Formats: sequence, structure tokens, C-alpha cells
Amino acid sequence: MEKNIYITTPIYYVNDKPHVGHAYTSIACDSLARFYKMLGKKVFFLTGTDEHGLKIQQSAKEKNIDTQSFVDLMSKKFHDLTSVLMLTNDDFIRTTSEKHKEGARQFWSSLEEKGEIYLDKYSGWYSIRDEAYYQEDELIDGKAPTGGSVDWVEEPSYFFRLSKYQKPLLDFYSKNPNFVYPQSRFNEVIKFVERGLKDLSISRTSFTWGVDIPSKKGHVMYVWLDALTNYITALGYPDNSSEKLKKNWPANYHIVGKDILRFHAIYWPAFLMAAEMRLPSQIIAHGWWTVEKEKMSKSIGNVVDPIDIIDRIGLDSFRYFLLREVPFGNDGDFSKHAIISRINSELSNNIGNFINRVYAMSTSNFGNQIPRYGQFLESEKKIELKILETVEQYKYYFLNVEFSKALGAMIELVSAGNKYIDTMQPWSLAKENQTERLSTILRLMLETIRIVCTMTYPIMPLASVKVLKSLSCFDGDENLSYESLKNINFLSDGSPIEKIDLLFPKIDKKLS
Ligand code: ME8
Repeated sequence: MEKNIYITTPIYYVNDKPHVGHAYTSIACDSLARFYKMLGKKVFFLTGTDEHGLKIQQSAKEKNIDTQSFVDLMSKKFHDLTSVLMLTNDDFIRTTSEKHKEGARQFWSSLEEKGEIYLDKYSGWYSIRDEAYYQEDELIDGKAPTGGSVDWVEEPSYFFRLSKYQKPLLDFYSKNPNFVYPQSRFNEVIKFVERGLKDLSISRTSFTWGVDIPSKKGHVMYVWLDALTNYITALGYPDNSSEKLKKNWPANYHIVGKDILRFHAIYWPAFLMAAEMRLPSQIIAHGWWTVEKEKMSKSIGNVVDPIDIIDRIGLDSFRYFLLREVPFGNDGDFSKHAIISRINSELSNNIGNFINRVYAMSTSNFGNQIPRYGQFLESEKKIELKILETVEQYKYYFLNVEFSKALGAMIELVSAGNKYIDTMQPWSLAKENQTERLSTILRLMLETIRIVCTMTYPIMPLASVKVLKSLSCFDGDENLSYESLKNINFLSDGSPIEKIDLLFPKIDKKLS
């Protein structure tokens, strides 16, 4: 049985509606999922919502809604966003579903049976915003390192023997040098573990909104233990005969923000080791977005609603900007200026213009039909080489989750195409009736457009499909293939070229 490529987003807290940070993680996962499908792989892509914990219980209370109705309402907003963003997720898990809760309880029992859990009393700092425990020496000016306020908590609690996993984790890290991407963040994780691990409090008794543990009256599961198990409960855990579990676990990519790396790169592998389960292959930590250089926050009132921005600039441009603007792993700034300059220069002026001029010349000279190839000269051979080189780079970068570089390679190919047209001056060839040369040049450029728009498909599915359809070469998303990028003779001689509307209009006014 061939294993699927299993890709996950974090499950999102439902204390508030989705913002651009959530959309970012989801779009990155979706693009990777679409790319793997183009490589001919079977993919399982999971997203969902994290609905327990004090933070959510308090948010519901503030709104005067009962907690279950509140999480139903908020989870729906995240679910609706999956369609707005055109995510190709195969499932959407909710941690309040019975199936998940039962799986999480079974995971607890499995840890308990193996002697990994004991009852004691927790006293220490807890940040409700981060749903995280902090050591005294981690606090900065009396706050969590994330800036969240902390409360002193003292309550009976079950503990997980995390300290026991210091060495096994360090051994695992050294045997799996690509476990965390990027490397700089991996180094931080390793340093943290090297400093020593304390056993982790994994149950709470001071509130009730969580997975209850029937045999432990009064305790609910720590929200992170509950949440992390979503990656396996969605696959049918604890049913070890589940086809889904066998086909997908271990995950290939858990893609998360840098703020929640500790949970995924330390706690989760330790829990899995304790449960004697296999570990995920890679945790990818992306950076954070600020808005006009400020931290996104409700009190500043600068939280970007993805639906609002998509209404203004369109889904493709939004997805493109997020993945192109900053190297994955780095922080980025979501600013009007950056969006306008990125979209206008690369999408409108470069790709848009390239497509327009090639379509205009093809339709005016060859009557809306795909022209044929004649003989290749050095200039055409050079473009062919550039295409082959670009598609290799593109794949290399994509598999390394370097989305920005993959798109950069694609943009360079478009620039090479534009330059080739400037040099070849097909408009003069038309005047001189050099039909074969003209036909060869335009065919090669139409193939280049097809290749470019197949490359952009994982990031800009709408525009890509529109162009491919207009070139009569689209027969379903499932048939798009990476292999077709290496073929410069893919279009059919004489088949129709349909007119398309302006693909990427300039966006200056839409953002003002
Ligand atoms: O952490 N820029 O959920 P969450 C980029 N429920 N990414 C951002 C961001 C920003 N400004 N703000 C948030 C949780 N994110 C847990 C996960 S998984 C088992 C449980 C990202 O809703 C953040 O980094 O607080 C994280 O990856 C994701 O949004 C979910 O955050």
C-alpha cells in the first residue's frame, strides 16, 4: 500500500474569527497539497478547529452565548473560509466532535497504561492566551515570552513524564536533521531541550470546557494534549486497523506558525514516543505577519479579515502575495504598499502583459488557433533550455517549501519570454510575411504560457485554470501534471485559443 502524503494545518482556536495569519498557514498547506498531486502523489490534507480550553470558555462567556453554540458558530467561520480560500482539504476536524474526544481519551489511556502519567499538584505560571505553562525563568517583565499575561495556578493535576524524553528526543533530532524547518528554529528547539525538560501538567481542574477523562472525575485534558491528537483521531485512531490511519500516518508535514513550534517539535514527539507510535517526518515553522509594521491585534484594530482583502484584490493575488512576498519561515509585513507593488509588477505587468501580447499576436495572425512549430533556431533552443532549467528549480524549491523562490524562478521565465519577444519582434515578422518564423515563435510562447500557468496552479488555481482552458488544454485539476511542464510540444496544432478577460488588473485603487 503506497502511503499518502499527509499534510496538516494547525487546528485553529475558535475564540475569534479567522484572520490573515490563519489563511496563510492554510494556503501554504493547500499549495503544497496541490503540488504533490501534480507530482502524481496521493495526498491527505487535514485542517480544522481547536475548540476547548479556558480561552474559548471565557470568550463565549464574554459574548453571553453558551459555549457549545459559540464554538459551533465560530468553527463554521473557519469551515466557510476553506471554500473562500479554495482549500483542497480532505477533512475538517473539530475537537468537540465525539469521535475526536473518544480518540483523545484513548490516547490518554494508552499513556496511562504505559505508566507515563501520574497525579500530583501543579503550581506555576499559565498564560490563558497561549494556553501554555511557563517556567519562572522564561518570563520577561512578569509576562510570557509571547507578551501574553500569566496567572499563578495551583491545582491538582496529572503529569506526563516529559523529563524522561530529553535524551530520546535529542537522539531523535540528531538522527533526523531535517525534522524541523528552518534550521535556525530547529537549533532553538534543540537548545530548549538540552536545558532540561520538566514533567508536563496535562489536566486541569479549575474549569470544565475540555475533554473529560471519565476515570478522573473533575479533570479535563490539557487543551494541547487534546489538540495535538487531532492529527491521528482524524485518521481513525485508536482503531489501528483503520485504512486511513495506515495510509496516512506518520504525517509528512505539520505546517505551523513559529509560536507553536515547541508543542509540535517537543511535546508531540514525546507523547508519540510514549504511546509507541511513529513520529511525523517534518515540522515546518513559518514566520509571523505584521500589518503595516505593527503586530496584529484587536485593540489596535488592525486585524486583517481574509474575506475582506480577497473581495478587494481577488483570491489568486492574495494567495500569491502571501507565498511570494517572504521566504517561508521569515516574518513578513502585510502592507498596502507591498501588496500593490508585488501584484502590479509581477502579476499585472509581467505575467499579465506577457499573456496579453502573445494572445493578441496569435489571434490576429493565426485566427484564434494554436499555431504550429517550424524550425528551431538558437534563440528557441535557448528558451527551451530555460524552461527545462526553470521547471527543475521550481520542483526543488517547492519540495523544500521555498514557495517564494519557486515563484521567483517562474517569474524569471516570464521575464525571459518577454525579452525573447522584444528581441524577435514578431510584429515585424508579421509585416514581412515570415509566417513560419512567426508561427514558431508564437507557438513556443503559448507553450511557455501553458507551462507558467501550470506552475502557478498550486498557488493561483483560478487564473491558471482560466488560461489553460483558453488554450484548450485543461481536462480537470486531477490531470494537471508536473511532467507536462517538461514538454514544449503539448498543445494541439490548430485547436482554438479563447479570449480571456484581463487576468490581473492593477490594484492601486482597490486598496485605497
Ligand atoms: O495555536 N502571522 O491556534 P491559533 C502568521 N489551536 N501566522 C499567524 C499569525 C500571524 N500574525 N497569527 C496566528 C493555535 N498565526 C492552536 C493550534 S494545533 C494542534 C493547535 C498562526 O488559532 C499561528 O502561528 O492561535 C498558528 O500556526 C495558527 O495561526 C493557529 O493559531
